[in-house]
Amino acid sequence: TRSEIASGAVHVPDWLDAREQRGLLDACRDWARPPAGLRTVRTPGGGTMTARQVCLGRHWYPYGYARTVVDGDGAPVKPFPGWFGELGRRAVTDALGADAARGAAYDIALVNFYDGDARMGMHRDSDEESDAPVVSLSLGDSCVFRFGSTATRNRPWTDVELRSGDLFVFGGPSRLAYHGVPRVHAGTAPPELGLAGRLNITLRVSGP
Ligand code: MD5
Ligand code: FE
Repeated sequence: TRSEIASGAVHVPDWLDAREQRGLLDACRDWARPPAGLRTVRTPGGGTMTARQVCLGRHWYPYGYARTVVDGDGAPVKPFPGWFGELGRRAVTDALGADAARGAAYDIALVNFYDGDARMGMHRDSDEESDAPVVSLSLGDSCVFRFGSTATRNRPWTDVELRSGDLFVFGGPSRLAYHGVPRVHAGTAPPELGLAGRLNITLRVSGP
């Protein structure tokens, strides 16, 4: 049940089973703790992101990567665990094939927490120097994920529903496409997971 939304953009619903979702959620709750824990991201224009974030491996701030929480408590960023890199390569292999996973040495995770009112505007992820695919894992409430083009943040776009346990991989020509999260469906998380809200993990490769 793998569906290609655009060239290199592959959705694999239900990729994580209930036990794996539980384990990942527990790990995210750990990473959310200070120091270098969950924070509100402020943009240079004076805006505030509604999804709160914690980073592993490298700290993302608008718009670059650092080794410490330069826009927060200043603490060293939490390490990126080796098992997470293995999970990323397995995800790319399942979505795009073994060739796409070769050489993809994941070293960054961004974890975004969305409550029912949180959104993410249309943007491109262009702060990484590697063209390795981005791996996206969703937990908790479902959402509308909006996948656009590389040319414009406006239409045309394709709306895809992402649910708890889903995998999405963005590689090749889709790596720099505009995308966003216009809506979270509050209260739709699997009850046994015990998460109010949505959590999205992206795995990335920092350097060439
Ligand atoms: C989310 N996160 O659901 C999304 C999933 C972010 C972010 O957008 O920047 O943290 S990852 C979506 C993504 C990443 C790289 C490329 C593309 C989509 N794409 O080409 O559409 O919280
Ligand atoms: Fe993004």
